[in-house]
Amino acid sequence: PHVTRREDYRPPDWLVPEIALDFDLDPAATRVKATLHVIRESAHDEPIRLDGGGQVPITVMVDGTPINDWRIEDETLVIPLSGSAHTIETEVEVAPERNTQLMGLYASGGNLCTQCEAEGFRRITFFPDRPDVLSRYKVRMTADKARFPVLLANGDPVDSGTLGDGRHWAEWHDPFPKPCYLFAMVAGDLVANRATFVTGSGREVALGIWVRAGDLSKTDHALEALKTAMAWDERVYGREYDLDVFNIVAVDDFNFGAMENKGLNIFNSRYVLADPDTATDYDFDAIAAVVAHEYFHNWSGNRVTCRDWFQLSLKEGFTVFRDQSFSADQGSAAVKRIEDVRGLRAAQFPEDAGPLAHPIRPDAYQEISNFYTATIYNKGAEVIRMMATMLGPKRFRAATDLYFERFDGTAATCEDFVACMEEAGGIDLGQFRLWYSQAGTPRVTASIEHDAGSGRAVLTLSQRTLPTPGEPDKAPMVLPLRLKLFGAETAKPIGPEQLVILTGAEERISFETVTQRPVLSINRGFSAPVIVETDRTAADLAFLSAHDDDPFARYEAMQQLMLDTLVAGANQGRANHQAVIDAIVNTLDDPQLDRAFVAEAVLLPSESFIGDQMPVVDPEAIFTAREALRRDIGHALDARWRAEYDAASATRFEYSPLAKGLRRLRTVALGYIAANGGDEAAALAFAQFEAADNMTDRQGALTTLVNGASDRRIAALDIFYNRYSDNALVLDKWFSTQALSPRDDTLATVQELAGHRDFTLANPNRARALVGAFSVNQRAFHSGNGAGYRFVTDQLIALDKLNPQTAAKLIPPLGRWRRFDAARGDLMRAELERIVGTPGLSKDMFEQASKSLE
Ligand code: HT7
Ligand code: ZN
Repeated sequence: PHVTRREDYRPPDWLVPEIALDFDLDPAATRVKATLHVIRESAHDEPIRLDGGGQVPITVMVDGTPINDWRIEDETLVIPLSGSAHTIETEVEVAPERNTQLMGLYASGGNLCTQCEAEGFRRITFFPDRPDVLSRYKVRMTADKARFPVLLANGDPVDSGTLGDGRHWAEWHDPFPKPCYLFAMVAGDLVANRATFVTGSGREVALGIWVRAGDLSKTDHALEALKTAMAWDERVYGREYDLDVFNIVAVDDFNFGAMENKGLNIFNSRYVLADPDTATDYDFDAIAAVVAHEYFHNWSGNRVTCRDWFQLSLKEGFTVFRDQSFSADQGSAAVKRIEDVRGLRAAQFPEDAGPLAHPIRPDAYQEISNFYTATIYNKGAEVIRMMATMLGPKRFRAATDLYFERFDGTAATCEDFVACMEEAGGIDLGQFRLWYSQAGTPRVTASIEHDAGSGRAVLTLSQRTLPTPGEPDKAPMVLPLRLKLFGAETAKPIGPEQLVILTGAEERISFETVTQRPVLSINRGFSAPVIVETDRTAADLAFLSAHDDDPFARYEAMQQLMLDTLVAGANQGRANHQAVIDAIVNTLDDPQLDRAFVAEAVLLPSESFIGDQMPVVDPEAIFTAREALRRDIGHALDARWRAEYDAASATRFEYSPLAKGLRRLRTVALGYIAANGGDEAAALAFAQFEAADNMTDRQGALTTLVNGASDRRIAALDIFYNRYSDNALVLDKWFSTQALSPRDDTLATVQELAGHRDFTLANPNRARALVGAFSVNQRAFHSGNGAGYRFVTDQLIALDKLNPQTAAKLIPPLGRWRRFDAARGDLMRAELERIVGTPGLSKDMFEQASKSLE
């Protein structure tokens, strides 16, 4: 397989400052004429190489004259050129309706749309498909007016008209030079929810959220989020929007969440459409976060773009950090931080500990789509966050201002970003740069020794990072650790919080006049993305869970207490649950805590996170230990859960942080009531299911039923299906709720669902809802006979033929084979080998599966 390496980067031989595109649109056969103004960059005699996606040019012209001395090499159109500037014209034909990969120009729900990042533009026309070639685009689209009444592209609309034959046309110009991965156009039967945003400097921007007519009522939340994000970016980063128009289009078939094309964002409809009846609070929050994320890319990604795809985290890590900060400002910052860390631990930590580990700036790839990972995005965001923590808010803002100013209109590197942080921050980030080149999650050990006589406490901190593929030896990293000591007797802080920057393999820090036993609160706010190991006792953790004044640290202490209990239970078959139960009571009783935080704090760690703490993952033992603890918590605190449940029962739906927190706690309480068992609990869940006036409560109740033994789950599933059978996004929930159930019969259910009339691998959301959800179901996927692995592999091999990108993203659960017992490991490896041996396998799948076997 061909490997692209970071060290091989060379600036482009030819630039394309201007491009005009002319689309004659038809789902079966679209003609694309491209006119490129190209200029030779520096003295060389190389031909121009235009990437293609398997098409053959119908015509090739240079400076207005048809030529024949072009050739195709590995899908690349090679044209010899003699001068320093030329005009190249090509014409190709593509078939959007046959494009199942959903890259390039494709059809979704009868409309036509594009997806070009990372390398989809070459599937539309011949072009140097690399992010450091920036061009001004003029786009003309012609299409049947009845079928495609709306024609949108990047930039601003400049002209439109009607033709005699039932067709019409529109022209859009984008004044900002951009890489081709930001190109977009849409032709469809769509309506818009419109608004105006006035920027800080007084410019009016016309906003539009474009959807099918029937979905218009579900677009207010996205539109509000967009306006809030635009104002936030002006206030917090000083970034104004720069075009007269900003459009978002929702499509049902999409490989990812959304795409930040300049002035024309294209979204997976799940991140646009919401109303209380069909979307959960989680969906509402995710929509606001993704709308903000894509909008923020207008500066961090579009105005300043990436030199090459190895720099992907330059735009993605920074933009995730920006969207996380935005969301934190909209509600409870503590709960947002907990959710983000939980997500990092669920997706990125396992990636960093497995066969696909890579640094946030990788050195090599076979298929770039495989590198849109939790490491690039979420660990990338943590790396930015650490710099922000070390610089403090003022200097961080000065550094981002410098970055945007210095690199506006260019294709930059991660190094450029770090250099701005150094320059404006006045700090040396030499060693810190290791975060860009070294993979793996550092492990920090912290222990404290206290001498009551002298009042001296000595904290010993050490770090090590385990080897990752290709990187056997790891150097110590720069770890900014926010920490504080609490007095075990007074439950009060001993001194202020400190930011300790650990740089060596081991360091000692002394504290004087410590007159009572200190309890260590460390990595507060999760200031560094590390695993912390301490010798704190269960009593210390319970103490911190009750008294720490950093909400994240408080949550963390509770999680650690639960984890220790669950790992003991999984290893020994039994564990003492009392400390956890007492800590939960303390948390429930604390009037200072908001209910959203309480809901997070009393929730048990996931099965997979428990497994991550064990040398060999035993899914059955973990499930049994977790269920036992859940049952005991439910039983011991039954009256409490019922009281919380009743107190949290709202009369009417409201989308506010307070109401969301209450709904969240109510669902958690229902889970514990059900864990205590009994048909009466199922009746309560069923009553909630039927009475709910919003999807959060309805799906919460459905999940409780579907995870349980009561036959009421069958009735609930039928009611849910019939009520929402024409709503694809809600049907996805119907599939995934069943695929995630820990019941014994889940595999059989999922196999049956794969044959359901509403199941299709052609729609990525649906494929992920069934196959993706099942593959993270620890109990069912890892059932000892390997049937879960076989089912997923069969589906992935079939999916690869339609949509390799989506298929390849679902490989990682199989790649975790080293973490399991030999029998399971062999079964998982056998399935990976079956994938690698499949004739006609995509390079996406080959890279993921073969690396997973190494
Ligand atoms: N920048 C966008 C990435 C993206 C993408 C990547 C591969 C294949 C399809 C894709 N669609 C969107 C999304 C983002 O991070 O904002
Ligand atoms: Zn992004």
